[in-house]
Amino acid sequence: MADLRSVLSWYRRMVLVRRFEEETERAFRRGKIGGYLHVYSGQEAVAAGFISAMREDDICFTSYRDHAFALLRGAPPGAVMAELYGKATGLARGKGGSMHLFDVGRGFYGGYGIVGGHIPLALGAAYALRYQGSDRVCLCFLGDGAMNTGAFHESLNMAGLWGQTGQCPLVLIVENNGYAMGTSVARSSAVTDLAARFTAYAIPCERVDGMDFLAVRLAAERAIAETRTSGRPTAVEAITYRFAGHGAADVVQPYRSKEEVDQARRRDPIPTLEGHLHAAGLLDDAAMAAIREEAEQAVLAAVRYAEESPAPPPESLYADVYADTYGGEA
Ligand SMILES: Cc1ncc(C[n+]2csc(CCOP(=O)(O)OP(=O)(O)O)c2C)c(N)n1
Ligand SMILES: [Mg+2]
Repeated sequence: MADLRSVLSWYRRMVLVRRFEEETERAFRRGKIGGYLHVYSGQEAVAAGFISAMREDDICFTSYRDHAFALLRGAPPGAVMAELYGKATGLARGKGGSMHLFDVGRGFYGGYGIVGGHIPLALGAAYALRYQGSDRVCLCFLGDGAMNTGAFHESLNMAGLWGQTGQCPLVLIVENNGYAMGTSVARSSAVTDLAARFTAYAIPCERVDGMDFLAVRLAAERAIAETRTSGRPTAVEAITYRFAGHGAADVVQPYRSKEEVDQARRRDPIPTLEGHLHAAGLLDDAAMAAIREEAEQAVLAAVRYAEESPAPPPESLYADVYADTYGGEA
């Protein structure tokens, strides 16, 4: 485990992600962000724990709840916010929006709106990394709901199979936040022990408290090291919770009680990590206030950048729609 001093910088990034998400919700309500918006508040320790354990040249995929992933891989907050605003300076030149962030240069391969649709892509990418002779690994984050798609089962079968010959450096991270939109795991899964489902494909899976950065970080180190060395897939089920609605339109939430949300908030990953750092003498109230202020300023600057950036020009409408690598007139 990296020393706690380096953990402090991940705490700082988690505070930034939380503040960023609050601002995106506000901008959505003000009509500044169109399309759809799914925020990550409550789940920060999962992405931060794993991304902090990744190597610079490793890669990762996730679904549509993706802002944190781009930010934690180091994308500038202004470019992420500009993408949500649909501006030409955005990470995907304003054409992807909230669900389709993408930053290949930083090893972030998206951002996908089709539930489970990214799992076969991550599988293929993992295979390619080993096929090209590298020891890089591919991380694939997915929701509990995505485990009920055909794409999940077909991909996992191939992952288990290719892993037998060390050709599948894929780490699967299930972010079990208890719900797929308004449907609980218990109402949608015949087997609610999600970690156990990986055994059907000969993939070891451990369960971890996804609200505790340090616990996630240790599980991430173990899984990544094992997969990097063996070329076999591993999986981690992180038990987590989303504090906000499923998406920005999920205002009334009849599928869960206020008491349940309040109880989960008592396990908020940010104060939990503050507690660890406090106990180690690495964080006091003044440092915490300074970190919050730094996040505040970074987010306000990101909003200004997004507001002031131009929209993509109309003539770029068909650019990047088709690949022109075939030499044809796209
Ligand atoms: C193939 C497909 N079916 C349905 C949807 C609609 N949909 C969007 S998000 C979602 C729930 C997914 O839940 P989960 O995988 O647990 O991720 P979470 O939102 O909890 O992060 C559904 C059903 C979709 N986007 N794609
Ligand atoms: Mg879920």
